[in-house]
Amino acid sequence: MKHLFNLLILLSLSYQTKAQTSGVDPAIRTSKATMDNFMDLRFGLFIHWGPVTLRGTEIGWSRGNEVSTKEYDNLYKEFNPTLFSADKWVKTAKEAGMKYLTITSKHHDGFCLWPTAFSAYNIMNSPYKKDIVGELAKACKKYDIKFCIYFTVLDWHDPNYPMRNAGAKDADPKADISKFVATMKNQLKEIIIQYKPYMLWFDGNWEHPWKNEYGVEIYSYLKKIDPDIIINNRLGGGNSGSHPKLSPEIVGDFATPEQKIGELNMQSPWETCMTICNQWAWKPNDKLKTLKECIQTLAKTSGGNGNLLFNVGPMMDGRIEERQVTRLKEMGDWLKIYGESIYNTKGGPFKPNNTFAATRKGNKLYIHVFERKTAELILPSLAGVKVNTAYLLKGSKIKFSQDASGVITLQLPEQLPNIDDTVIVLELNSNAENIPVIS
Ligand code: FHN
Repeated sequence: MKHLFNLLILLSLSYQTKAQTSGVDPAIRTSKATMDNFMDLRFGLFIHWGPVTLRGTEIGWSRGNEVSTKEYDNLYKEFNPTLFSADKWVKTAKEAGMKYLTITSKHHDGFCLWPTAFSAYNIMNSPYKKDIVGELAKACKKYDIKFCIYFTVLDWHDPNYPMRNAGAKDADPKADISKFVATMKNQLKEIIIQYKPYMLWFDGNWEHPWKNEYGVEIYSYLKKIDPDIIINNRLGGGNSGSHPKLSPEIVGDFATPEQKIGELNMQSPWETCMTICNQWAWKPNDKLKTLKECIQTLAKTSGGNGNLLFNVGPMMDGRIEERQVTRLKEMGDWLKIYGESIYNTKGGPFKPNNTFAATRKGNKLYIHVFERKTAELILPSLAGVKVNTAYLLKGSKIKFSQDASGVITLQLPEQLPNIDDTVIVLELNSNAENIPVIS
């Protein structure tokens, strides 16, 4: 019996050691309290910007494709966004009801939007000569928006990164990945010390030269500089960004489903990143999402217990397209009325669908009604939970019934007050956040 007990102890220790060596030491992972606060924010602005805006093609990916590598790598010599105003961008985020902002400080093309001491390929060597990242950090502080930074792992411009362009198969033998990792750590330390970002949004970790241990090393390094900094799941090796949930071996604090709404889960933090148009960087006459698509994406993301990082691509002169600013303002107008059903809520307990989604806070269950298919909306059973009252958020009472099995039937008004997302509040006789997810 004693030997069996010792064997079990050894097995559990080896498992813990394995979990720590194959992933990050659990003791340094970002705290649940910090992640809960991040998830309460629900809505942020993603900004993809760089000299490529001069060509209107996709940042990083058009280098060596629609734009020759030589031409692409010299665009910075023309880059002079004289109409850039960090205050205007941040006020656009604020008026959209967004609570945080994430800027591409360096995308896959390697161009740095801050005066880094570790690469001459930066904004100070363009005609513009101003610290874009620093300006945005200041403006975010001024308008109480959390400042976050996107930082690419892969860097097709850096000679020490082994891959030379999108789709390259063979690594350049002249590259020195250890020097590349050292430069990355130096630049990240610069960024944290100078701009104090709330969160780091890594990307481009899928190419074969990038190993998981580099991600573990850098996560641990960053946590020594700022123990509270939040880090996404795209720093480790492999295509960890495609994992819908975190797991012990994945480096990072939240999952990052892209261009799609993440799956409802109450345990593992996640943030959907999505473009307001089609392209991440600015593209002339790109297709802009309708207000319905924008609001319902936000509601379904919140309904899934996730955040939405919604992307704009500013133009070459530094302005965000007026139509995109207008769309974001329209989202902000909706949030001015219905924000209580988004911010500081939890998702569920119902899985979002194309007719409705649900969010909850305390004894309130918010039902986001996306369309009125019939006069009644029937919700799955909330067994053991009683609905005391139902009403339109900021509006009049709603007739409802609840049968013995807990199935709720709402009588919808002839005209939904908001055609994109009308919110109905159900006040319950218990805490809505304790209701298990109902698939
Ligand atoms: O390759 C990038 C892409 O350009 C963009 O930055 C998105 C945003 O999440 N991330 C990568 C594609 O997964």
